[in-house]
Amino acid sequence: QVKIIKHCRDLGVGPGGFYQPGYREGAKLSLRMMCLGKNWDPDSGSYGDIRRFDAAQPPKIPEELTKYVKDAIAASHEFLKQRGKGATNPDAELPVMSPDICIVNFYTTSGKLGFHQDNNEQRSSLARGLPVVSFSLGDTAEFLYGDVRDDDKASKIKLESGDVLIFGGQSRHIFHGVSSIAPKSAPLWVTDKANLRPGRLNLTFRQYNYKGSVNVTPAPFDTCVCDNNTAPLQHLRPGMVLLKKFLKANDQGRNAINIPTLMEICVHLMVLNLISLKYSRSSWKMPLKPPMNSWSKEGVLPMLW
Ligand SMILES: O=C(O)CCC(=O)C(=O)O
Ligand SMILES: [Mn+2]
Repeated sequence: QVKIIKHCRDLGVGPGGFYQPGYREGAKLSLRMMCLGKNWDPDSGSYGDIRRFDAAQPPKIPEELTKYVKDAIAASHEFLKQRGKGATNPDAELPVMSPDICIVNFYTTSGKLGFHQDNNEQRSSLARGLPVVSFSLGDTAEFLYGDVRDDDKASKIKLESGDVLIFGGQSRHIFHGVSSIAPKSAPLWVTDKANLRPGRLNLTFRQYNYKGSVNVTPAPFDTCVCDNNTAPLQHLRPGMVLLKKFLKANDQGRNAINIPTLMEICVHLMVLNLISLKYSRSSWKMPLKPPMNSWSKEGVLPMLW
């Protein structure tokens, strides 16, 4: 998660980085957005190679992120195979995709996203049911989804930091949106170690171009038996899988606070002793410089507003 946040921060302050999207009539979306691969224009609801208002070209999706997306799809396939006792072909329910576009949204704690369908990708990609793979980081979101454009009838799930939600196949056209963000719900290490400002970062990966065959046999709708919702992997409905905390905290493990060894503490004390000896002998005062550490708010994502 720390690495993903860093990628977003680095790209987000560069050309084609975060901005606050709005509509022609002046209404603004209550989130900050950055597109990778291709630019998605909320006003026209279409993808293009450059961003209209500043002619910026969207950055490419970092390879490391593409790998995480593929890992998440592979984990879902393994899960679908096991729950179908090997008899089902998971690719028919949730086709494999290789992301070439990604929309990165940053929600402040008052951010929301209205109920909508993701249907601006190429027709062949939609017809094949290539999934949307969504990464959540930071504060928890209440995510709504359903078959009809009525959020009162929607199902609700919580998307926490590290969760991956995948919806493809028969669920590719679900209506969905974010109704609220729970303030201060991000794990402490996300705000401290990754320096994410309060809010939620969401990345939705998709495959815009698809040249293969679209003739797939969809999995029958009524075979879905939803798993109890504390499981790490949950089958929410055909074509929709939630992988709880799939994105690990960082490479070193969840609470990677470096605990110094006794030897390191001794060396540190010796150095401090030598320094104080040096300064006590001369008329110089020890320079008082604030340490550069993660508390400095430099590099807090995003920095543009
Ligand atoms: O933030 C989310 O979880 C959903 C984002 C989304 O639906 C979108 O970008 O199209
Ligand atoms: Mn969407």
